[in-house]
Amino acid sequence: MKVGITCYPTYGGSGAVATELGIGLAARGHEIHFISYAQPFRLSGFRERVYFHEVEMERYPLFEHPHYTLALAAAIHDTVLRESLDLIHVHYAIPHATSAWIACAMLEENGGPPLVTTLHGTDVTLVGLHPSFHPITRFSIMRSQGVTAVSSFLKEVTVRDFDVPRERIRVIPNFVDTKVFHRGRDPCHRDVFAPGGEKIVMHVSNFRPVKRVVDVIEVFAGIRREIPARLVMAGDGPDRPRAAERARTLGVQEDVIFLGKHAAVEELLACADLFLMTSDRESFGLAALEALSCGVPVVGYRAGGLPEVVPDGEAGFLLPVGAVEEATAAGVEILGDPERWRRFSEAARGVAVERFGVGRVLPHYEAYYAEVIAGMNAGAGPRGGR
Ligand code: GMT
Repeated sequence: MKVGITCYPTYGGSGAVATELGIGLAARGHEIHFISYAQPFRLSGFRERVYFHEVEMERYPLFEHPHYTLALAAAIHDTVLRESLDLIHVHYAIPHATSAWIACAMLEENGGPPLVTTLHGTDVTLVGLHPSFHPITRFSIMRSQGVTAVSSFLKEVTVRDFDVPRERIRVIPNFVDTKVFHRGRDPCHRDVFAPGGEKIVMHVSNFRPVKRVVDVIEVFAGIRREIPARLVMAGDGPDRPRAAERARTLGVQEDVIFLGKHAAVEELLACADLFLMTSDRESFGLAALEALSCGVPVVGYRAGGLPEVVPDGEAGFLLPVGAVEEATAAGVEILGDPERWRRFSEAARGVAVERFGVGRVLPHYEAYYAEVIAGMNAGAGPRGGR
């Protein structure tokens, strides 16, 4: 199958999932064409059957704001025609589903390919909900021949807030390459992060308000009062200064390492002892899954789809949003008891391999693509409404 994939190429879960999906499908014999304004951050090195098409942005003095949505539509249209794509799969509805819909409308008389939109999170729970975006987000979802959501939580929110018929959304969870994300890999930076043999607590995110990174610092400070530990903060974003300031006021700044953006998080997670995810909204929590795959227990908040990923009480603990003290106690409980840590670590790896391994999830996408194409050929779906 020839598939066009559009995603955000920058650091972030939706771009990571889209890229790993394309790489995995190419390894299974499909031809993949990434269409975006930059090469996706996890797409490095040469890979057979993987192509990248950069969206060209025409600058013109009249255009105070560059027209990315239109430029992307033009690029999708062009790639479909040149490469005879069988299907377009966009990740994150805004504006990708809208651009793809424009491209498909332009291709209609040639019988353009079906469009699959994967909903990832804030495209539905935050940005898409804004009154100025809601109608166009709903329209673009409804005009996609296939719609997937990365968790049951996200599906239900979409049904409720966008009035999308339940049967129009297929839940296909995110996945992890358990051969890449595993414990004891080389290089592992344990000696650098914890030269005194301290426990390594880790957080990976884009430091947006939804991640509540100040809570991460507070939980860590509490853990460190009980157990020698260091905190590695990977990523960057608007709340990094607040997190750094909180570390200073709590007197733990010497034990908090802000790494900034880091592409190869598998190198970091492989030597972590505990992962913290204190988001107040998380449709899935890909970083938590990647931690589990490395055998790292997770302590986080019971928000959104995270309970679908982290087995509470088996591979970590999930507490109510904002329950810093309880999360601290949970972290101490795991790190302070080697036998419990070993059990949780094994369970973490087990859930990643058994439920979310790339080899288990990818066939669901392949089957869904085939279903969507068959449905379109049979005249079903919203094609006529384009
Ligand atoms: O929706 C976002 O905030 C952006 C998106 C991303 O690109 O990082 O994150 C979402 O998609 C990820 C991949 O499916 C999920 O693992 C994250 O939980 C989700 N973020 C939120 O729901 C806040």
